[in-house]
Amino acid sequence: MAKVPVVTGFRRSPDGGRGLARDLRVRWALEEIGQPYVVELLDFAEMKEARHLARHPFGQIPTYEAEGLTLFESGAILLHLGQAHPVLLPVDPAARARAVQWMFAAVSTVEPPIFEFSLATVLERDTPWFQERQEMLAGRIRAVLGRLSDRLGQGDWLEAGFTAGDLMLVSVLRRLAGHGIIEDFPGLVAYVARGEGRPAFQRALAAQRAEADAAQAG
Ligand code: GTB
Repeated sequence: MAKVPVVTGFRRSPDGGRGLARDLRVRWALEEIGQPYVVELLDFAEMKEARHLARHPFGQIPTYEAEGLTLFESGAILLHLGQAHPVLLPVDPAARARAVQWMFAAVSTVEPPIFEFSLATVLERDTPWFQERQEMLAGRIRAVLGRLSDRLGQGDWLEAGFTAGDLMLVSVLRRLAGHGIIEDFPGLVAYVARGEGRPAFQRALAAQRAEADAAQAG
């Protein structure tokens, strides 16, 4: 019998189980395709040990292992999964290329200023430049969100149907909740809610919450 894929995640995620770390997008994708998986939880020290560095050269999560293949980078993992599963990447070559373009847009255009913003919130709060830098980053985020919102328009998803591009973008946008930025773009708030409302997302988040609760109790 084939072994189920193994995904790595934080043993104690700093977000306390809100699913903001990048393993959730991999779990969500696996739920979308109906592929059972197991999650190996790592603490920060284990992530930098040789065993994990052999899987991930930068000592991070997530990683994915299945059938002799080991991958790191959430985008590469989703691309790999999507190649065999039209629910993530359409079969039509042009539609597939457009879905992949949104995956890249998510990680290389939309995510960087959002990640910087949330990192600064945690690490730079006490610095003299914090306020000024946050405003600058918020401005960059707003500019990207405005364009994204225009493109989404009244649509449910960025292309004809849900793809891994939406999965990646919703995952990236979730991190903005409660910061008073995405709230100015009701179309994007609804887009994120649509993604979060998918049963596959709900299953992935519930599993991660259960792990976080167990880690807190243990
Ligand atoms: N480009 C890689 C990918 O997409 O897979 C980036 C992977 C990455 O940043 N991994 C982070 C990590 O392992 C976890 S997701 N960090 C530990 C380290 O570098 O030592 C980033 C993250 C962490 C925590 C929260 N949070 O608690 O809200 C959100 C996001």
